[in-house]
Parts: sequence; structure tokens; C-alpha cells
Amino acid sequence: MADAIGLPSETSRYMRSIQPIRRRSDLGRFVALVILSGAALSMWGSAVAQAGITGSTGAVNVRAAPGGTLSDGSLESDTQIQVWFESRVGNAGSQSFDHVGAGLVNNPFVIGANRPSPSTVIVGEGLSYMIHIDQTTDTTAINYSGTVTFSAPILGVWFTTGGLGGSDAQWKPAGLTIGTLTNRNWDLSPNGAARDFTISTNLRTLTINQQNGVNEIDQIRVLINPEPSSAMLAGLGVLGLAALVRRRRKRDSRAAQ
Ligand SMILES: [Ca+2]
Ligand SMILES: [Ca+2]
Ligand SMILES: [Ca+2]
Repeated sequence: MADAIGLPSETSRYMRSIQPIRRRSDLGRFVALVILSGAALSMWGSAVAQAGITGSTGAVNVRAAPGGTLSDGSLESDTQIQVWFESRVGNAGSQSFDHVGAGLVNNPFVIGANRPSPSTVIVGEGLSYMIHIDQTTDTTAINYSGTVTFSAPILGVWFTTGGLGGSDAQWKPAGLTIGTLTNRNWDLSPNGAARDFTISTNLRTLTINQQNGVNEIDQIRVLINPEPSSAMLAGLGVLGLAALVRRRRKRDSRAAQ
């Protein structure tokens, strides 16, 4: 026996009997997806609260941005490299970095390997971070080492006195005044005590080694691509769910034919 659409009646009965079960499990999957999307969004929210630094090792102290005036002696430590989130700029335009790209940089000269690679990059939204060393004792040089890992690729860095000074106005934290910072450049040297930095192949981890001299400052400003905004993520989530529902409807209508 066959039913009206030509299926053997046993098959048709069987399909009718399993349909409600499948619908119920579809609903379950949909609810689970909504819950998971919510969980993912809230996890992303906590990542934003950490302002894009996902990890650090060694002598790195991730802290809040200082206030008042940042100058020689205002933020000292004999053991820790101070790192803080500076600011987010919505449309940063074109930025002339002292260096872009992965690899070791320890050569202050323009000839040879491991030298800086300056480049101008068009940046949309950007997040900036300051890496700052200023020793307390100031009687002999101190070596510092550590790593900072970011949630998004490093677009470029400024580490020369000119580059740091030139990018202050756009990227320093709101309300912070930059005072006298003696020799604030990040020194480079292929010899002796390591004075270098390395950007990892995936552009997310910065490895830093520096010797901080008596009454000397060492700084790097790092710019990263921001994470997508929560509104955009939520929008993508809704689009994804809509696509899923459309696909299910199509499949169901095919199955019913
Ligand atoms: Ca000092
Ligand atoms: Ca130094
Ligand atoms: Ca320096």
C-alpha cells in the first residue's frame, strides 16, 4: 500500500511518528545554542575587562594605568616591568610604527639581521598598551625579562624616543600627563646583556629583555587590533541562529515532500 504522496504506508506512518521527536530535539539544540552563545558572550565580556592582555610571564606586572604625571621616578620597581592598557581609539587612521612584524629585534643599526622594520599601517580601531621600566635603587644597571600575550595580533610598536613621543598625544591614557622621561627609548643590543624584544609568529606574544640603567627609562608602546565589539558578536550570533533555523526549515520541508 502507498499513501497519497507515493510512500509505502508503513514508511509514512514511521516518519509521522518520529517527526515530533526530532522537532523536540531541534528545540533542545536551539535552547542549548542560545545558552552557549550567552556564556560565550559573557566570557568575552570578562576578557574585555582585562583589556586585551590574556597572559604574562616573568617580571611583568599588569596594572591599571597610572594617573597624574608620569616622569622619572614616578613609577619605579627594581623587579617588575610595569604594563598597562592606555586607550582605545575608534578610528586611528594611518600610524607610522617604529617596527611591525614577527621576529627578534636587537639590532639598533640599519644594516644586518634583527633590525627594526618601520612601517606605516592604516589602523581602524586600535588598543594601546605601555610597557615601562624604571628601577628604584638607581645605583647599578638591572636586567628585566618577561612576556606579555595579547588577545589579538600586534599591529606594530613604538620604542624610539621620537616614536614614543610622537604617539603620546593620540594613545596615552586620558588624564595622564607625560613628564620628563630620560632616555625613554627601548635600547637594542645584540651583545652582552639582552636588550631586545621579540614578536611571536602569531603576533600575539611580546617577549621583552631589557637592562635598565641608573636614572633611565625603558618603554615600548604596543598597538593591537581590538576584539570585535559585543554588539557585532551578538549580531553574528543572531545571524548564525537565523541561518540554522532556515537550514532546519528547508530540511524539514524536503523531508515532508
Ligand atoms: Ca629610577
Ligand atoms: Ca635600557
Ligand atoms: Ca632607555
